[in-house]
Amino acid sequence: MQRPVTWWGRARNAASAWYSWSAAAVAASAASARAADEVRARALQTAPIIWMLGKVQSGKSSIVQRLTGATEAEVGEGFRPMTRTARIFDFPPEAPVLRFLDTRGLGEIDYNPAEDLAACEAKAELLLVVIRAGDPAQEAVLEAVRAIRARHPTWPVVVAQTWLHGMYPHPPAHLEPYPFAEGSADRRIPDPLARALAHQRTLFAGLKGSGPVLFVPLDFTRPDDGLDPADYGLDALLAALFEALPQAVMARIEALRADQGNRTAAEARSTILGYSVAAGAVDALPIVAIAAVPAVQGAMLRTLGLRFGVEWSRADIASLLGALGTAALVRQGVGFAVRQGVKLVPVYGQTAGAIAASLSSFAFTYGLGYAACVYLKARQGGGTATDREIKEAYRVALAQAFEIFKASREPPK
Ligand SMILES: Nc1nc2c(ncn2[C@@H]2O[C@H](COP(=O)(O)OP(=O)(O)OP(=O)(O)O)[C@@H](O)[C@H]2O)c(=O)[nH]1
Ligand SMILES: [Mg+2]
Repeated sequence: MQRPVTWWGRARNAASAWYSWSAAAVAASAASARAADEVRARALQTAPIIWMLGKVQSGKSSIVQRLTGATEAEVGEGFRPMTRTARIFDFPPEAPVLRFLDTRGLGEIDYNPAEDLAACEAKAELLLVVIRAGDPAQEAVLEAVRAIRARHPTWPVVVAQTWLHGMYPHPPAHLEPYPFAEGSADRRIPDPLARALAHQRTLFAGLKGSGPVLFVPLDFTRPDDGLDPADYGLDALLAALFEALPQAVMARIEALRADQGNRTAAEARSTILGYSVAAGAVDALPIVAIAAVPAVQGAMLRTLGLRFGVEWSRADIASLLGALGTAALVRQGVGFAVRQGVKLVPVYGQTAGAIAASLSSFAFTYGLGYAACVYLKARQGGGTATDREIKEAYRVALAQAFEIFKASREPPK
C-alpha cells in the first residue's frame, strides 16, 4: 500500500490504525509487556527533570505530591536511588511524564553535585529549592545551588519557603488573601515571619547567573493539622513555575493535575497521560524501537487492567471497541484532529502532517484510556457499563486531549 502523502491522510491512517487494532494486541500480553518496557525506557529519555534541593524534612515530598496529584504513599514509595547522593521519583512510574530528583542529606554530608549533575543535567529544567521559613541555616543548600548555577547559569531557581505556620502567632491561621506576592511587604504578615522570609531572600541575593530566582512562601499541611487550606500557596507556586518553566513542561504539570471530571479515572489519570504522550511521540519522532501506536495502547490497557484488578479477555476488548467503534465516532475524532491540527504552528521543523498524526495518536490513546476506565470500573463491580457511558467518557477525554496538546505547543516565552 502506498504511504499517504497528505497530512489528513496520515491523520486518518493513525485513526484507522487505532480503530482496526485487534484484540490480539492486548490478549498477547507478552507483546504488550515488551511494549511497556519500551514505552517506559523512551519516556525516561524525554521526561523533564525538576531538581529539588532541601534539607531533610523541609517539605520536598509534600510539594511533589501537590504538583503531580500523586498520593502521599505513591510519592513516599516512589523514590528510587539514582546516584550515591540522589533519589528520583518518576511519575507515573510506567510511562513517566515528569521526574523529580531529590538530593539527600544536604546539611548532613559534604555534598558535591558533580555526580548528580552528570546524571541529570541533560534533562533538568529547574532547581526547586525547599527551605523551612523558620530555618536560617541554609549554607549547605546554598553551596549546592551556587555550584550548580556556576555550571548552568540560565537554569531558573524557585525557592519554596515552607512551614509558614510555624511562625504564626497562636492560634495559627492562614492570611487570606495570600499576602506573599513576590517582593511585597504586606503589613498583615507577622513581624518575625516577614523578617525570616526577607533574610532568606538576601541569602540568594548574590547568586550568579541569568536565570530567574523566584520565592514562594507556602504551607502544605496535612488535613488533620486543621489549617485551612491544606495547600496554602499552591497557586503562587504554580504561577512561579509558569514563569520559570518552558511551556511544554508546564503543560505536563497542568495535565497531571487536571480534573477530568471523571472520578472513576482519577487514579489512572497519570497512567493514561503517560501512555498518550508516548503514543503521540511515536508519530512525532522517528522511533524505531516502539513498533506502533497500537502496541502502546495495548500496553496501556494492560496496565489499566492491572490497576483495576481486571484481566482483559477478548470478549472485553471486543465489547469496549464495540461501544466506541462506530465509524462515525472515529470520523468525528479525525475531523477534530484535522481541524485542530492545521491551527497548530509547526515547530522543530515538523510538518503539519506530522503534527496531525501525533495529535491524533495522542488524543485517541487518551480517549481510549478514559473509556477503558469506565469499562473496567463497571467490570470490577461485577456490572457492565453502557455504551453511552463509555462513549461519553471518550468524548470528554478527546476534547481534553486537544487542549493538553495545544497547551504543550504554545511558542516559547
Ligand atoms: N506545616 C507544614 N508542614 C509541612 C510542610 N511541608 C511538609 N510538611 C510536613 O512535614 C513533614 C515532612 O515533609 P516532607 O514533604 O516529607 O519533607 P521531605 O523534605 O520530603 O522530607 P525527607 O524526604 O525526609 O527529606 C510531613 O509530615 C509533612 O506533612 C509545610 O509547608 N508546612
Ligand atoms: Mg521526601
